Amino acid sequence: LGQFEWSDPLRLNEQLSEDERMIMESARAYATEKLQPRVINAFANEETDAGIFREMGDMGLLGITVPEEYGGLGGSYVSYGLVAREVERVDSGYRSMMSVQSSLVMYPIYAYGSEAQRMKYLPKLSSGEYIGCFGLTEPDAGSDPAGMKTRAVKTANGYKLTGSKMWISNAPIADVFVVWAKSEEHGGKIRGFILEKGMKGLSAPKIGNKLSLRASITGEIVMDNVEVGDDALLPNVQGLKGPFGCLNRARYGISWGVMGAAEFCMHAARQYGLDRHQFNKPLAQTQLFQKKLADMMTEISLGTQASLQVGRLMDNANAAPEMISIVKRNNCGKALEIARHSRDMHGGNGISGDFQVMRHMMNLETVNTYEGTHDVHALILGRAITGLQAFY
Ligand code: TGC
Ligand code: FAD
Repeated sequence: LGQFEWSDPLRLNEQLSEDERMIMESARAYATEKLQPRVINAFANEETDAGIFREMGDMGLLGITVPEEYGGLGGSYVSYGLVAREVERVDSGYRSMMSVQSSLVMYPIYAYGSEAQRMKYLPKLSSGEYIGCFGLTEPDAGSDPAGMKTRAVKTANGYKLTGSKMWISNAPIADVFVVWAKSEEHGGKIRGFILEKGMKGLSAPKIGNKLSLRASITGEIVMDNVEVGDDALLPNVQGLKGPFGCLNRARYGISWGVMGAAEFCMHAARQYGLDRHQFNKPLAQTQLFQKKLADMMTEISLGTQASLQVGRLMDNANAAPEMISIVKRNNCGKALEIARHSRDMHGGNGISGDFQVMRHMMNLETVNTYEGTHDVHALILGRAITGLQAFY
């Protein structure tokens, strides 16, 4: 019979290739050495360090699945997920910065862009010289992006965009904006456009007073008759499947990322329970504490195993969006529950920023909501199970 290791109960590490382990370990070293030392202050002061994009770019962590000729790593989706897990072990906000850049900005330019657009933007996004954002959500269109009001009107040699986007990660510091709008020229179909910082009529005010993801800046995108050339249109996709194609990748990455945050919270609760004594024994020697740790370990091992399976299917171009809904929904919900329990198991110390578990808990409230809420993914799955859609 084999040995049991509580921190890798189902031997995930053994299921990875040498390359995947190497990428994971270098991401872990970067996250531990460079991100961890600054996150407590960054979160407390609501400060985003834009230099992180350059650092991640230097480490090859941006656009992992984008081919090397465009500055990417040409890596697997499993590698991308493993990196998300390491970065989010430190903070969901840092993973958010990375996954927006990789899945929501580089991916659409690579998958739907012209060769000129690829060459113009991808190498600089991959190095972190450019920061990107993705504008789909609007003040009145969140779970239902088909209800967007942003319009693109054809002009003599381009388009004029008007509308506003809400809750957009990276927007206030972005150089490149991938924005989705209903295009009159295309019968009102949703089309993607690449906008650039400094364009007349384009602004991205910061949304302040967030109690979650405070190390990752969030803003609006306001477009007041922003004029762009024909070359700003992403030529190779139309309809909602454009943004959803990007969301599939980002949601998959999130399913790994949140497991990193959950692992941090579980490990912290375990150590706290071993160190702290009440009633003349370690807290970890009580049945309730052990049950909670057993539940955490079980959910993390099942969640990562499921993400690995979806990642392998993505690498074989054989994953269905519903599979991604299963892991995004399950892993976010479970990670949030684990973080809440860990906060509780730390007693009063659990509310201190120094112990970090409440920061993870607050972050995971956002992660459970963005990229399709927990309930919206239930409805996607409910539709797949019954053939009946219950959104409208
Ligand atoms: P529906 O009729 O289901 O579909 C419309 C068209 O889209 C296609 N489609 C997909 N294609 C690829 N992948 C998917 N996952 C797809 N889901 C749908 C579909 O085939 C259809 O194509 P066509 O050619 O037939 O027109 O659309 P619906 O309007 O009924 O949508 C329902 C619903 C709820 C599933 C959808 O709107 C939804 O998922 N809502 C959630 C919205 C969301 O996730 N927003 C995310 C915003 S971005 C973000 O949060 C970034 S945070 C990043 C960070 O900081 O890390
Ligand atoms: P709503 O859609 O109004 O939902 C409110 C509640 O109603 C939820 O509980 C939901 O589950 C429920 N609900 C909705 N519809 C139904 C239904 N049919 N049946 C039952 N219940 C329903 N968006 C971007 O485009 N780009 C970004 O970079 C980005 N970054 C973000 C960063 C942060 C910090 C946050 C908080 C959000 C970000 N978002 C981004 C937006 C995010 O995707 C949306 O907040 C999310 O899709 C939910 O939309 P909403 O907030 O409008 O909530």
